[in-house]
Amino acid sequence: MNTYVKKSVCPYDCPDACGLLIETDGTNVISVKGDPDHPVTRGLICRKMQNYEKDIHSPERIMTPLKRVGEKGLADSFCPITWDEAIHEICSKWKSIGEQYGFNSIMGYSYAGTMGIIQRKFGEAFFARMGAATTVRTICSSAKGAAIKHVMGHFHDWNASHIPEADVLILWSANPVANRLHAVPYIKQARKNKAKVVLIDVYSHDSASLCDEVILVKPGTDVILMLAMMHVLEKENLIDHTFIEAYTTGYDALREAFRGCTPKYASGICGVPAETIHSLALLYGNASCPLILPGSGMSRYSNGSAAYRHLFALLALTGAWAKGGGTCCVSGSGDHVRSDLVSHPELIDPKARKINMNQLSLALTEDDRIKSLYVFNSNPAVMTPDQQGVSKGLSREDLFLVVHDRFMTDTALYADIILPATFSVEQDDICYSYGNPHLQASWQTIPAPGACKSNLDVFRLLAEGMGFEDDIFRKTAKEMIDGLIDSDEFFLFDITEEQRELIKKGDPITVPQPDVMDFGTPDKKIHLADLPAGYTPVSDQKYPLRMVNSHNPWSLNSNFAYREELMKSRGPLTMKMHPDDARARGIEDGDLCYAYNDYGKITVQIRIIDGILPGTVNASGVYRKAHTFGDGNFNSLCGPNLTDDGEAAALNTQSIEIVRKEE
Ligand SMILES: Nc1nc2c(c(=O)[nH]1)N[C@H]1C(S)=C(S)[C@@H](COP(=O)(O)OP(=O)(O)OC[C@H]3O[C@@H](n4cnc5c(=O)[nH]c(N)nc54)[C@H](O)[C@@H]3O)O[C@H]1N2
Ligand SMILES: Nc1nc2c(c(=O)[nH]1)N[C@H]1C(S)=C(S)[C@@H](COP(=O)(O)OP(=O)(O)OC[C@H]3O[C@@H](n4cnc5c(=O)[nH]c(N)nc54)[C@H](O)[C@@H]3O)O[C@H]1N2
Ligand SMILES: [Mo]
Repeated sequence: MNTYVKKSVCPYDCPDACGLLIETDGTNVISVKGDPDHPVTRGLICRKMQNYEKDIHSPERIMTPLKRVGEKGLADSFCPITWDEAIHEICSKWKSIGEQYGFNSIMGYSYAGTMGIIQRKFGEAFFARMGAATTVRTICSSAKGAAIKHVMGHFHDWNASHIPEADVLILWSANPVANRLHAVPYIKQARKNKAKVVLIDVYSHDSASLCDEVILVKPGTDVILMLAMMHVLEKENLIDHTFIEAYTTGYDALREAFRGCTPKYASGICGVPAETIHSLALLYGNASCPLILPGSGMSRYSNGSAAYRHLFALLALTGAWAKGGGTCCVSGSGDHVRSDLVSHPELIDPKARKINMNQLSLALTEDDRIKSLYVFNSNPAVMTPDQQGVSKGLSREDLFLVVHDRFMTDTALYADIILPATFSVEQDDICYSYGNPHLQASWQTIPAPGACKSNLDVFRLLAEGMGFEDDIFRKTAKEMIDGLIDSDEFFLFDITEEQRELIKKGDPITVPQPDVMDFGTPDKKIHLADLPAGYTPVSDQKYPLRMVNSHNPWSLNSNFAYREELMKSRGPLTMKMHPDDARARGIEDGDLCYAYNDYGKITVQIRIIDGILPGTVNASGVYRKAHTFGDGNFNSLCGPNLTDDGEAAALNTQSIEIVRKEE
């Protein structure tokens, strides 16, 4: 067999955006390896991507457009149709819905199935041009983003390669072993260099093995821990007043919030012993290069944006940025390119109805409900909060649902028309990273199988069907990417001609490390207290346990759910709890239990672990229905509620109760 190797990029929603080497015979992918020359990947790829070819050539892939001829929700309700028929059917239906109810009653729903700019973003332009409802795509980290904007303005921080410079590194609400594997070698290096590494999380996970100390905090209470640390810093004279004077505003208001917050007081709320708070503050305050790697976990609460505002304020109090510290891995190359040249927000009608993607259940079931939903790059039946409400909405007979995906997902089961999607190696794209400084084009390596089409190609067909004659709908992905690379507008840094050539060839390029002291607020200062400082408890306290969602090392959101070996390693739908909570409920390790609250009731298997505080329950992973016990995944227990700022999903706000399921 004659094979050759081509470069590609991992398209999934992970900050590492790995460089891949695809071995192919021209039709099939034979093997996938990490590119040893890629500055971030350095030859290492995760277990999921190691056998990517198994997904690409999965027998479960959808290969042709399908039309529903039977009941909603059943896999055998579909029959194959041609692309012409599918496009005609969709566009006629949309035109008639538009006429009858207005195009505002049509919604495009997408998130990060593929992260490539072209295949991810162009759909937004299509729906804006149509005059459809505007989807507010804030399911992930926008609470964190809003906090950063308030405190730091436009934001620069350190790359992972800077981690070995730190003498104190805090993994704060982060699990790099599971979610950003390529920071791990740098963390190990920092430890070899004698850095002290601390994990602050609500349970002890895979990354605990990288740490000298694990500090368990009660969910949604980090603000009080941070305020108590500030209190100690002031008491111990570890506040950098020169830095505060020169580079911040709002110190007095912040001080009001931390003045009375003693470690003893804070301990009663956050569950961290007062001595631990004290020693953590000393460790951090005395560091010569204190670095924090913050994940998004603690932002997914009704008080989650505030947690990040206080985190950045804490960093400012010791002048961390001026010491070569601060945060790392929060900003990436995505901040250095203009994706809006692909998504065309200027086409959005400012009067268009806005629908927050986290509140899809409401948009589908309330008065004035939307009449047609087009889902691509997403799988709302499993990943969107309020799973019961979303399912109810998707099962509506009068909802015209089109799903473009690679598999018969739980969402696709409800569709009227299903369109077969390509994999990343079957399409062209240009990819940034949301945690690392590299950019890379991902050129097609094998032909699309069957009748599969990329997102862009489907939107071009739909544009033709709708009669949109704008130039933007005429370009292929390759033409768009070439245009962006050659343009003067796309790159927000001084790209060299040599870099332009490299990126055209499919090689990665690195964005220069920006000046972390170049704060992005209008007055170039860190705003410590533009919004009121202080702790607000998580809003939902009705039930005695708090469920905290986390991402799973064996899957990526709902992706990779058709790979048997990965699903076997992930195991059944499991909640982890403290022995005291289990004992109080007569639960033993491995028991099947009901977890419930006002949103739903699901069956879960219980694992009892020591590395969690009483009252906290960990819920890891996004499961398809076939992998649950039949009555829903963790999103059945999540409501459509939003964070305090940034309109993100407040996934961890829900309280729950758990009872043993009697045989
Ligand atoms: N293998 C794998 N990798 C992934 C993903 C995946 O599904 N699987 N998903 C990708 C996506 S979409 C994202 S957004 C990123 C997410 O990357 P991260 O933001 O790093 O991951 P999360 O799992 O959301 O949260 C990180 C940690 O926050 C903790 N946490 C939750 N609440 C609190 C709290 O109140 N206080 C503190 N201190 N800690 C808390 C959780 O227990 C968890 O360990 O990962 C990406 N990478
Ligand atoms: N309970 C719970 N819920 C969560 C989370 C959690 O940790 N727990 N995490 C939340 C977070 S942080 C995020 S970011 C969201 C993620 O939400 P989404 O980004 O919607 O992620 P997925 O659900 O995995 O959906 C991706 C879908 O896109 C499809 N896809 C992949 N590539 C392509 C392509 O090129 N074209 C098309 N048309 N389709 C493609 C995949 O097959 C898959 O069905 O989920 C959120 N929901
Ligand atoms: Mo995410």
